[in-house]
Amino acid sequence: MEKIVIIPTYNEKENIANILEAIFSLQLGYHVLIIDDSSPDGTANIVRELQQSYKNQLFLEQRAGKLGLGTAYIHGFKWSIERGYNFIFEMDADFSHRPADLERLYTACKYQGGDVAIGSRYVKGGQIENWPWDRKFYSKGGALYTRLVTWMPVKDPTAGFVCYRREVLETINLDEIKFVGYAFQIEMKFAAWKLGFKIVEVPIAFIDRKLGSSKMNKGILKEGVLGVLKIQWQSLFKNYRRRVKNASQFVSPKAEV
Ligand SMILES: Nc1nc2c(ncn2[C@@H]2O[C@H](COP(=O)(O)OP(=O)(O)OP(=O)(O)O)[C@@H](O)[C@H]2O)c(=O)[nH]1
Ligand SMILES: [Mg+2]
Repeated sequence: MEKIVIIPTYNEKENIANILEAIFSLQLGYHVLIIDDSSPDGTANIVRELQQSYKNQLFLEQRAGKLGLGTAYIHGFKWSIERGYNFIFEMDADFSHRPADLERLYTACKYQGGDVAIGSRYVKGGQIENWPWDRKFYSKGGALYTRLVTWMPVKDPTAGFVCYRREVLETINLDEIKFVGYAFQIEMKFAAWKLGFKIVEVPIAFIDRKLGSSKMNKGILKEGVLGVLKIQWQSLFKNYRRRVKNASQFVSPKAEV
């Protein structure tokens, strides 16, 4: 199976049917996995109903309570790897990421040599629509701060619109990924980069959510600030070794060049 989009949801009843409709109407063979944390607004019930119309294309995993975005994705990554998907996407439910851009990320991985393709707001051609200045300021500041601390050459490290080649998610030790918010997004990209995978940034227009409410909070911001330091600190003691396809041996990324 080729491509699956993982969408974590918490109280997205205003968006969920529309976003699914928008992805499936592309008719480009995308499957979708919703990871819902028992949203009190009944998001999962809407998904279950839509599963009748989108048999074998729409999947739902429901968890007991709000366990955070990071663990939702880890759950979805493992689920997708087990079922043999080749390209595994992260996407929000709130239309901040345009469904039509999925294929641009896919192309960057499938045909243009990317192992990870990021839908990026901060490369040439990227933009943000309808965010207040303070939100832009913190986001851009966070990107700069991440770059200063980690030296990772990624302009939009907190981006949540991403396509991974399966091999990347098979190689990263997913059980070691511990963060839940923006730090989770940074940690995933950092791990891929350290393992020697090629990360490409595709410019996108990021659009502020029009419906439903934000789940961003101070805790997530704090985790981001401290998390970046922790990610960098821990990396000093790690020996990143990339697994060679179809082989039991390990090589360091540098040795491959
Ligand atoms: N399963 C699950 N999904 C979550 C959780 N927190 C957020 N989400 C979902 O993750 C996606 C991103 O969350 P958002 O609230 O849009 O976060 P954001 O984009 O930083 O903030 P806004 O766009 O301002 O709302 C959305 O689809 C949310 O429904 C969680 O704890 N569990
Ligand atoms: Mg959002």
